[in-house]
Amino acid sequence: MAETRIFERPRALYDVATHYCPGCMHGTVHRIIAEVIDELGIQERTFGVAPVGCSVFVYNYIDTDMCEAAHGRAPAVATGIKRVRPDMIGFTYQGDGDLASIGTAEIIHAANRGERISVIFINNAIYGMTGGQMAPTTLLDQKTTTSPRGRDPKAHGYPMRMCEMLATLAAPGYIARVTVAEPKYITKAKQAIKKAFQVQIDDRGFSMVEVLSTCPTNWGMRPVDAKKWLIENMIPYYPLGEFKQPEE
Ligand SMILES: Cc1ncc(C[n+]2csc(CCOP(=O)(O)OP(=O)(O)O)c2C)c(N)n1
Ligand code: SF4
Repeated sequence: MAETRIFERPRALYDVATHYCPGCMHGTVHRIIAEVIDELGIQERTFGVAPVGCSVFVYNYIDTDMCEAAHGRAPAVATGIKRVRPDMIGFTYQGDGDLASIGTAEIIHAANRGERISVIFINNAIYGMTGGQMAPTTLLDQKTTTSPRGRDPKAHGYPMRMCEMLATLAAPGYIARVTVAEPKYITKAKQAIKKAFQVQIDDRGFSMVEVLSTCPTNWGMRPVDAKKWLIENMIPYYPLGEFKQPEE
């Protein structure tokens, strides 16, 4: 008998519309996380920590235990929960303003301690929620509301490559960068996110997956142009790939 395949909503994703702008990739990443949770069969023992930023409401979309952390402190909050409940699988969901600016110390030290948590890091090169200010990840010459003439390295420093920085540390088990800009990239993104959770399930240390993402609203672009801009401008500066693998 022919097999019938049905495209279903993941169990771990609530049946609600998201508040994200058209063309924003937060929703795609939420879906991937929910699919991975389903496939690993860990919904009942997973907790997530939400950030500040547009994805502050991720707890309305992913159906696991969820907690909200103050600005940039998601890795610290996840550390606390995981240490008292090491049987649970914990993830943080953080934007680049949250993770690479406000919470720089938290992410570096959580990674350096090898905390058994998985970090999903959305890099859209800008602060989304608060009106498109320059983030540590904003590209050189990129115009934002706080760098209207473009990011100038003399005044603002260079865009920070978080994966490469954290991969220099001894403790992390898995560090990767992906994007969800096109279907061919989504398959790899899902594999990486699944691997990050698996590393934690196997107790092999801290894991992080950075996802190159769009913010059409604050980039001032239509969704299709934003996707093209990401592929043409972000991937060359932020190469995709795996920067740290668990030791054999
Ligand atoms: C210490 C502190 N600084 C600034 C803010 C304001 N704030 C809230 S959300 C946010 C932007 C977060 O941007 P990002 O993490 O890149 O997420 P996005 O909205 O792009 O998804 C900022 C600056 C704050 N709440 N606390
Ligand atoms: S402002 Fe940007 S990051 Fe926020 S929901 Fe809209 S497109 Fe997404």
